[in-house]
Amino acid sequence: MRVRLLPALQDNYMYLLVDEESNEAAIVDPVEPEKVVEAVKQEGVKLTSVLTTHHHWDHSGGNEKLVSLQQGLNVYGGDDRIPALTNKVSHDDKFKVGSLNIQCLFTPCHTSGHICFYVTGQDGQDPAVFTGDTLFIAGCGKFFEGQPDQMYNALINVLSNLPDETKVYCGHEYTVSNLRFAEHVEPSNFDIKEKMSWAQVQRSKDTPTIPSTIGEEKKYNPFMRVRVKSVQDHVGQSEGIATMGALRTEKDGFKPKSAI
Ligand code: GBP
Ligand code: ZN
Repeated sequence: MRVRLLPALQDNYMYLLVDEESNEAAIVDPVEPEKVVEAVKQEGVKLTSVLTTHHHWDHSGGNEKLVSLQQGLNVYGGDDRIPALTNKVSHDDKFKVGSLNIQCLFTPCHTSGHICFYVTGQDGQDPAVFTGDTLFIAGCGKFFEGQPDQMYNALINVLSNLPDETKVYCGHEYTVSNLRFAEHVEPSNFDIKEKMSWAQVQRSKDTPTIPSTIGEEKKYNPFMRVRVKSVQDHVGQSEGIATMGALRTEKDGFKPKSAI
């Protein structure tokens, strides 16, 4: 399995996922179709599938153009509002791209039809998850169409149970601003400081901070840590779902102190 990151718009990522055995490929959230077609040519692969995490235009807004540029694509997603959708999927649906196994994880909350795509090679090798705007590095998506119990289910019951070595490929480059909030929530958490130093160096070189892993996220992402006492104490709650709701409300209004 090979994953090529394709930056798009201001801070979005598209991902070209290649099965090295068959040379078949899928594209995740192709908002800039011309860049996708160019990358497909460069890589010399056969694009067969579009994986759409959710209907927001900065993820699904390139679908119509891409299917017009390249006929015969399967367009997967979990929401009728996704343009050019051909295969509506729901939780635990499975399909293949070449020899790669794709499993659909229904994770509503950011939007009511959000899907994360869990991908493995033969015998479960090289696990990766494409999380759209549900899980970001050190953060999560805003709750536009859902409630705290749904994000709790997505992050704690679904994504946290993937193998720790699963690589996380998310929809936006928000790592540094997410880590600022994480530091505010858990000032004594050394994993947050360490990730921040690394992320700032990456960004200063204009290098992506993606991917991380599920195991790493459990160490520094406050939204993955709503069962941990230090995170609960910060918001004055003693239970995971209430902590999820309180953290999201706090982050929605969070303005980090200026560095000056
Ligand atoms: C930042 O730069 O760090 N806080 C962001 C600001 C996802 S994009 C931008 C923002 O609000 N981003 C959204 C989000 O969920 N952020 C998580 C967070 O701030 O903690 N979007 O483009 C957003 O989903 C969109 C598109 C939204 C169509 C609504 C519609 Br309708
Ligand atoms: Zn979104």
